[in-house]
Amino acid sequence: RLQRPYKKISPHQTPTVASPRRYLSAMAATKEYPLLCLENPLLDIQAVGSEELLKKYNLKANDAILASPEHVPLYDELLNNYDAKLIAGGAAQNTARGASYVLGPGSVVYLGGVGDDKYAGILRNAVKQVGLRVEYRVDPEHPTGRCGVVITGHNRSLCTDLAAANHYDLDHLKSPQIWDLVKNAEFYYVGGYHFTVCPPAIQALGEEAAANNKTFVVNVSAPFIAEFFKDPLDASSPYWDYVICNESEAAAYARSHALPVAETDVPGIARALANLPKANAKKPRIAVITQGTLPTVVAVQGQDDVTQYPVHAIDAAKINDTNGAGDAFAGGFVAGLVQGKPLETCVDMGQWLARLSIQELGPSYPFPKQTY
Ligand code: 26A
Repeated sequence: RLQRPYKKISPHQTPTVASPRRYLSAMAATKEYPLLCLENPLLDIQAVGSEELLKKYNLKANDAILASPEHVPLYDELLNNYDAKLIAGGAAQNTARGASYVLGPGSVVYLGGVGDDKYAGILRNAVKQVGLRVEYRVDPEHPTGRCGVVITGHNRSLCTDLAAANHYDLDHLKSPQIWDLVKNAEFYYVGGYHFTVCPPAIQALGEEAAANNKTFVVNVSAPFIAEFFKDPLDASSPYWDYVICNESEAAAYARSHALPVAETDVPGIARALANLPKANAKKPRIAVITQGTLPTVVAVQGQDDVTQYPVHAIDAAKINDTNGAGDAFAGGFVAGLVQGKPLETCVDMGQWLARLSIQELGPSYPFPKQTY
């Protein structure tokens, strides 16, 4: 699977800089809300399902899709027949909560669209716990979006009805109060699922980052984004300072872009992503590909060597569910970027937060709070 020699680093490197908490007090004193995240706030309706349920709704065991009319009854079925739990979700909102868990209150602001309803209230409550500031576009006509999460073993099938989240618009981003937050932030994180909603908002953040040498991070988020939302994804790629995805999204990207590497050649795909044309030439692009319990692969633009960072495995018995593991990885990783940590520490922080999250129910983080 690996076609070139790759550098290995030791599995666990102890951070040599001040602890996140000490750093944060210094950071918070100088600047509030350095990190701004954008995507689709959703309420997860999560239950342990069955093969039968997956089959009934034409769902794959491990996938993420947009709901079509045939999926509408799924949400009530999960609530009524499968003892579903309501959990704050939305991939980048999970990431924003994770980054805020690490960085503390006053560090992260999140944008997206919700309805004027009790589901939005659940989301507002959940983000308070980690000190995440949300600036939602509240839609008077559409309800808060929902994601049906069907757990079977270590797999999760996600089926999303975006509703109000689908009505996020550039007007909200460009409104004076929100645009002030954009101007103030130094790091932008966009969840790939937003390519289905408002590409102009993503472009606006990318342009702002490139013009001011800020940091723009995009997560591909799902294979269908790389395949069916290729055009808006590609329009944003010159702005990517960091691109994060998992191995199945990397394979989908390789396929839809006819990359001259095998779909299973994760280091080759990482190298291709890192070396796409870039708008801001002041810093090289970095591509980060997670692969579950296999090593995290990192490529840097202009460097032939690709680095692999082994994952610190945990006892399978400790895993609650893996829903949101990738979002948590991104949260820890981006928190490390905001703290100015070296790349290997950022990867380690991502793996650390993912490890904490998979021990919780859904895309959640443990309390009392743990520190990296
Ligand atoms: C547009 N789609 C399909 C989505 C999502 C989504 N977040 C935003 N947009 N589909 C699933 N999710 C979220 O992914 C998390 C797990 O990684 C779910 O809400 C879940 O919390």
